[in-house]
Amino acid sequence: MNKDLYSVKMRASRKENGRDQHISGAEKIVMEDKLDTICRQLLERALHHAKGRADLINLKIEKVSQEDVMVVDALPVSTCEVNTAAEGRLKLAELLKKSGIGNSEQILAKMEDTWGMRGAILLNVDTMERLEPNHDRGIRATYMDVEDNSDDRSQKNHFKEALILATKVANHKNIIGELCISDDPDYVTGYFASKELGYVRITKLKEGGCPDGGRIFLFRGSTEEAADCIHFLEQQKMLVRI
Ligand code: PML
Repeated sequence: MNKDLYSVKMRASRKENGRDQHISGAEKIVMEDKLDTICRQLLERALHHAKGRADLINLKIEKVSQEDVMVVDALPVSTCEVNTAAEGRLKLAELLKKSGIGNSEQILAKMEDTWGMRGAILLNVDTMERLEPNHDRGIRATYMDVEDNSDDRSQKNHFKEALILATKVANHKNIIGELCISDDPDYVTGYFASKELGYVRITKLKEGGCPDGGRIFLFRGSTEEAADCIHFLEQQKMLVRI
């Protein structure tokens, strides 16, 4: 049987006032026999998105060697119910402290710098230095998917996709946490994730209708370790057992 795997990445955007406006993006790692179905599902997702009609849809398909793929268990999930975004933010600060990060207010303030970025900020939590080579783009954690990918992918599943991404990110030894607020105006649940504390969903981190969202990967280590971390986040192929 042919065991070839393929990475499939979809990105849909529209030009608005001369600028590329992101509409939808997704990525999968699938066996060759699923390629056709997945591509159709991702195309469907790109064409029918709440953010409007795309005028550029990019589907990138790359062969991936089985030996290059790490398989890991998903982070354990817990949920923290809060009533307001302010309460959610306090919870985030508490989780940062639990993870041995003292300057939580300074770090939370950095979330605003992620608004509108395609990728995440990679932040040295001790020096507050941003480690991405390109600050406009940030770091994109890519090449990951769920191990059993038999479900329908035509609709975005915020939780599942975020858990897969967070699991990949938390598996680098120098990442001590991740903060995420969705940029979907209708999705107010965000999370803190780390190898130590697991994936902690926080049910409200912003007001409904607000398009601001982004991610910060919290890094502790040396310059050489930062280069290795960026390579891991952007290049390591990973399947996550959920
Ligand atoms: C995103 O929009 O990509 C971020 C999704 C955060 C998901 C939080 C959750 O439901 O656990």
